[in-house]
Amino acid sequence: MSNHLFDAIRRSIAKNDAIFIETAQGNRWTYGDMIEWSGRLAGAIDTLGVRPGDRVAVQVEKSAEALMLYLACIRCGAVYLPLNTAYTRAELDYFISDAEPRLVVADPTAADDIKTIASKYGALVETLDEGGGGSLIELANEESPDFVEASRTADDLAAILYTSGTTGRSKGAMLTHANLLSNALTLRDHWRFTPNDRLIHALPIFHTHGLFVATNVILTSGASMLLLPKFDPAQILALMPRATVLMGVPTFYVRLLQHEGLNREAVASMRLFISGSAPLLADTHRTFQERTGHAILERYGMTETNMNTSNPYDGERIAGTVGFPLADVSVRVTDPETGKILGQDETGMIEVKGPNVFKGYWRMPEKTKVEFRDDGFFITGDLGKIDRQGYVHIIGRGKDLVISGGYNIYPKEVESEIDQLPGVVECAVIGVAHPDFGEGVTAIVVKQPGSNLDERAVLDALGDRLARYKQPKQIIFVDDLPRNTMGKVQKNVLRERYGNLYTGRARA
Ligand code: MLC
Ligand code: AMP
Repeated sequence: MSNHLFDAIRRSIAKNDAIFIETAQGNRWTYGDMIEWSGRLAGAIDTLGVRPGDRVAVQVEKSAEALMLYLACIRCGAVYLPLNTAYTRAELDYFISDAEPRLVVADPTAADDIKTIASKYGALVETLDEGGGGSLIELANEESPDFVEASRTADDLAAILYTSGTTGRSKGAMLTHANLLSNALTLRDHWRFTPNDRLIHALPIFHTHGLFVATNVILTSGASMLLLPKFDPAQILALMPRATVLMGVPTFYVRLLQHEGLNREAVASMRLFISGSAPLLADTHRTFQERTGHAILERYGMTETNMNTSNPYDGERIAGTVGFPLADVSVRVTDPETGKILGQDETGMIEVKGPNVFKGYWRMPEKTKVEFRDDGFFITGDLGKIDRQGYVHIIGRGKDLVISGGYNIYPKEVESEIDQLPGVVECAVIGVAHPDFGEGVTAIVVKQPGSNLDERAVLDALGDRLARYKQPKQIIFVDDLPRNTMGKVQKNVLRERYGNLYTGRARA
């Protein structure tokens, strides 16, 4: 029996008593504990009737046990489906109906609501709380730690991660054992991880960055991590003397820079700061280097592809670029209309190909087909160029997408919700430069004559429909939206008009 991903993780363990996780409370999990607890949990999941290929949906707070659950799914052949804890019940209903999981693992505080949803689609519900308790842990306690792993090949599914859809409906990106393992090994080597590393892990564990980039790289290095429930700059500064690497979204670095305590002495034991998921401003890069002596290493990826490019470990980390294609990844830039491959410094669509690229969208073969070229390249939707030295630059987005604090929000999804509200004629949702989140979701709304709808009423109505981070930071009422001659709303005009809403800077 072989299990493609977990066999490699097991092979990477330097010593069974080496620390894998240390929590904020000081609890320690060795690699031996990881093998034992992921085995017990795999046994519990198997006893519940989950078979290889079945989906296990998980919406729980961040904890070491939640990571054991991810590994348990890998070991028993289930397809792990993590869900953002910010998702509302309405959003969850869609994910559960679409993925048809056999089992949903929920926080006990949400379990009753989730049971109501899960029962509609024939899914079982068990609980896991942030302290590492819950019904699933009770079941795992009764299981033997010696779980016999399910056989899984490179091409079998390991996980489905939902990404917001351009048409408003989220799409489940199907990731195989090989997608995850190849990228983890490539990043481990590129970023020079060894068993001596200790990562500060302050990212959520329901998206690619915190779950795969951070966790799988640590696992395949036999290294350890300081697992924090959320991002807290003061806590991170206090832990830096015991750590070697930090991974974060740009907002982490913006907020760290606001701390007086960030200086060369504070980072003396750190060897690497990595940023991704959203553009890092050149100004943040420069200021961080001035304060700490460290050039933040920026990389570029997405849910569908894992990581594609990275600035070099040795060599120049150039601010405003996302570096070179990773060792086993091909990157090219094409004309968005014709697909013709473009030359150096020409801006177009970024396309990628490699063992990191996903298998397709869950139950959406047509959608999958249109996002791949015939020669297997995936069309990312990001616009960019490759310069003479080979550095990839992301210039903009070919997709209507807002990235706020590293989370993706598709305007269409927010617009559909606002458009349905009584008193609304139409609206346009845009991303506007925001000093903390990078971009702030902003809604421009046209209301019906005589309607007394105000910002509060719109936000209240969205409260149980959309996750908090998707909700507009500001709502602006206007008489009409600017349109081009084809009648299409000119979002570029709106972006320019409201460009200084959060920064207070005069328009360029
Ligand atoms: C929280 N809020 C946000 C937000 N995060 N609003 C917009 N965008 C965000 N990202 C809202 C909350 O709902 C709350 O609203 C208020 O802001 C403060 O909440 P908080 O809980 O104090 O926020 P905080 O914990 O400080 O979170 C900010 C953050 C967090 C940036 C630390 O969002 C975060 O950890 N982001 C990382 C996202 C990530 O992992 N992305 C990777 C995706 S994978 P109110 O109104 O209730 O006060 C990917 C691929 C790749 O993209 O390449 O990696
Ligand atoms: P997600 O779908 O949440 O995985 O987000 C992926 C998207 O985030 C990519 O398609 C890019 O638009 C964006 N992204 C990720 N990393 C970077 C980066 N370093 N710079 C700019 N954009 C990035």
